[in-house]
Amino acid sequence: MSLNPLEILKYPDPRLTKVSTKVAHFDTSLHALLDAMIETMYAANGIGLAAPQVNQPVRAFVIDLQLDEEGKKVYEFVNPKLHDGEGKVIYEEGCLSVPGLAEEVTRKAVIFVDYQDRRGRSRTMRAEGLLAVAIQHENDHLDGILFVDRLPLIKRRLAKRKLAKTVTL
Ligand code: QAP
Ligand code: CO
Repeated sequence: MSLNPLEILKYPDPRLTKVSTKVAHFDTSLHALLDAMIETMYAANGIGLAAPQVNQPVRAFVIDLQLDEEGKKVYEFVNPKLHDGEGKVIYEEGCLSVPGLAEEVTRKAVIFVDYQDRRGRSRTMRAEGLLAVAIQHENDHLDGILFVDRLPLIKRRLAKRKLAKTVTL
């Protein structure tokens, strides 16, 4: 199945700074949105995409770490709630909404996620490694937060200056 990829909002679009609302209806329009997000993520060679990045301000995101081309494993999270586990991890992050920038971000190494699947069924997951990083990155989008906002002040100012030069306002 192949759908037309959706347009991905790019920094500094103010719509990327809004807090998204909970998904209330687990209907065919939610399924169509999730399917289109997955296609859009693959078309853009991303490993994660949140609904507000495609101008749908609802609390849902998709992740496919693509560790193995054959065994494509796509995760869908609706109405996620994160709980901290233990540890810190530093990973060089990028974002489809902030193309061309990659910076090291410090995150929780282990997290627990309560969420719903596309049918509205409640689930819980323990995540570590790259998956834990990706979940925290995507969950931030639902609260209008970009990875640049997670950088220490000096690195953040440098990154924003770099972006201001490369981005057409
Ligand atoms: C979020 O990021 C993420 O600058 C997903 O030119 C990041 O898919 C999760 C991308 C780090 C876990 C760790 C970025 C593609 C994709 C770019 C992405 C680019 C092309 C970023
Ligand atoms: Co992102």
